[in-house]
Amino acid sequence: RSLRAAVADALQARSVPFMDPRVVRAGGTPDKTLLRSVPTMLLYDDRGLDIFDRITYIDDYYLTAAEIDIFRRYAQALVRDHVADGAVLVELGCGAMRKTKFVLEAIAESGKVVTYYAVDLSESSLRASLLPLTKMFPSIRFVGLWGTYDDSVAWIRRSVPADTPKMYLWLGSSIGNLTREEAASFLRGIVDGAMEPGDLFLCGIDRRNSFEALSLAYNDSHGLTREFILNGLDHVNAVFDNQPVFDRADFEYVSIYNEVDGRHEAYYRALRAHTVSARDPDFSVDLAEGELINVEYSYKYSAQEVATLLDAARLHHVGKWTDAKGMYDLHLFQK
Ligand code: AVJ
Repeated sequence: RSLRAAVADALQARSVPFMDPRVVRAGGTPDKTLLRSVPTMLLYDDRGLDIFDRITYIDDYYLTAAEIDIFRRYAQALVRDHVADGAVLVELGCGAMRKTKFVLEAIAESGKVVTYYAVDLSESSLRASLLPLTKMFPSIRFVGLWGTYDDSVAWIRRSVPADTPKMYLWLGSSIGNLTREEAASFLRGIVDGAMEPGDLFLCGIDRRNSFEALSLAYNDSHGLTREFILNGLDHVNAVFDNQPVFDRADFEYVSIYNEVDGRHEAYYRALRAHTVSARDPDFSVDLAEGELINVEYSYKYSAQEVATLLDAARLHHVGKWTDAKGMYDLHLFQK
């Protein structure tokens, strides 16, 4: 499988530049090193999706509550002003759709005819989330698209007539898992390939909040984030038919908010020097005691960084809604 190859490549390569932001924060000059990594996607097996869903309910992980707060207050105005009758809505990575409900409610009340496409990697969560919604909102047409963002965007391009008004939704700060460059080219790909002038893109983006707030959001007091990240090691083992590759007892979760680059960084830290290996594809990697393996970045955006993103993606800023605490924004972009 290609995921196996991706894991093998990322583990063998030392391609992630690292200067410890904790040392910078303490006033020192950190060494430059290159780290191994594993693909972020590994966090999202069924168990990972389930743990993440639980994370979205805890106070320390303020992002979801902030986004829900925004939808509670502004979904009606958003639908009134920006969702056309006959429009198609495409939600990328819809997950449990807790916040989508507020938009759907506003659409149902408005009497507008809308088709809602829900894109997700998990077929079971797609079915489980869509079924109650079809009952709750009989006037809305629901279509589940099971697959990757790229597959779904290609499908939309082929299947939705160009003159149908479209609004993409990419919520929950999912954009944060892409580098700033990747985010810009992902958006640009949709703009060029699957949007017409006037089409909209609604995007939930987390801010560069305080070190304290972000450190807690990614190292919550319930230990759920730790479990979410460490589950990635079990997923690697599953991907390699439980050879196994990693022993969870040999690693701990390291959470670092990097204020310089405006991103949270998630790592596995090897608790002792040891070798991890697998077959098909074959690899053997010597890990040093204390060695960090990167698994996730969660990028945060300043207003300037949002503007730079839009320039690169060839989108215009047409709206912004903020939660009551001023920590998180829902942005509306237009082609
Ligand atoms: C689902 C990508 C938005 O980066 O905040 C939560 C995933 N990682 N806690 C994020 C995550 C650690 C989350 N996103």
